[in-house]
Amino acid sequence: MTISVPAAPYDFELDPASTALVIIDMQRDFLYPGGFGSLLGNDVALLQTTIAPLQRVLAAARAAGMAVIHTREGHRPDLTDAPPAKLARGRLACGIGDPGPFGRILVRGEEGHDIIDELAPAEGEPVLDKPGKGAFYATDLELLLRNRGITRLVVTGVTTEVCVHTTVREANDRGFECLVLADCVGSYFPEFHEVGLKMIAAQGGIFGWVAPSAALLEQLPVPTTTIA
Ligand code: TIU
Repeated sequence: MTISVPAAPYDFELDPASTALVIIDMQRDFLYPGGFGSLLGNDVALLQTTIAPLQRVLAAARAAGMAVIHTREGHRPDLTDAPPAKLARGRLACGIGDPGPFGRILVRGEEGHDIIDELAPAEGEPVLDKPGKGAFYATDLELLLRNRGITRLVVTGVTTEVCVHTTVREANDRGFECLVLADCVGSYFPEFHEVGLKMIAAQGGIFGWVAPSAALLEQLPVPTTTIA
C-alpha cells in the first residue's frame, strides 16, 4: 500500500511496510520543567507542543504496522562514551553527568534520561541509545533499518535544528528518504525551528520533505483506539 502525503517541496510517497517512524530524544531532561533543558534557561513549553500531535502520529503508525524507533541522547554512567569536548562545552555549572532534578543529567538509567510517559515505547519497539546528536553516529540504527527493508523515515522529536537536523542529514547521506513532521518537531528557539524546516525542503528537498502531521494522518487508517 503506497500513500501520498502532501508535503514540501512535493508529495512524499511511502509504504508503511518499508517506513519507520523515528522519534528522537523525547526525554524528560529535554521536555519536563526542571530538567536539563530548563536548567539551561530554555522554555520547555516550546517543546511540549510536540507531545499531543506526536501521540496521534504514534498511534496511527502503530495501527498502520509501521516500524517505530525511539532514540535517547545520553551516556554510560562512567561517561566513557562522552567526548571530553562534549563534557566541557558550555562551561556549565550543571552539565552532563552532574546530579540534576531527575537524576544524573543525560546518563542512561536515570529518570531524566528516559522517554516521557506520554510517548512510552511499546513492547518490541527499539529504543536506541545514542551518544551524539545524530541517531546514526555510533549506533546500529542503519543496520536495523536495512535488516527490516526500511527505505523511508518519518522523523519527529527534539530539537529541530540539533538532533533532528543531524539525524536527517545522516539519513539523507545514507540514501534514506525523510519526511519531517513540522508540528512533531520542536526547538527552544522558534526562529531556528522555522528556518531549520525550510532548510530541509529547500532546493528541491535537499535533505528531505516537510509536512504537518495532519497531512500524514489523513492518509493513514484511523487507529482503533480512537474509535471506541
Ligand atoms: N536531542 C537534542 O537535540 N539534543 C540537544 O542537545 N539539543 C539542544 O537543542 N540542545
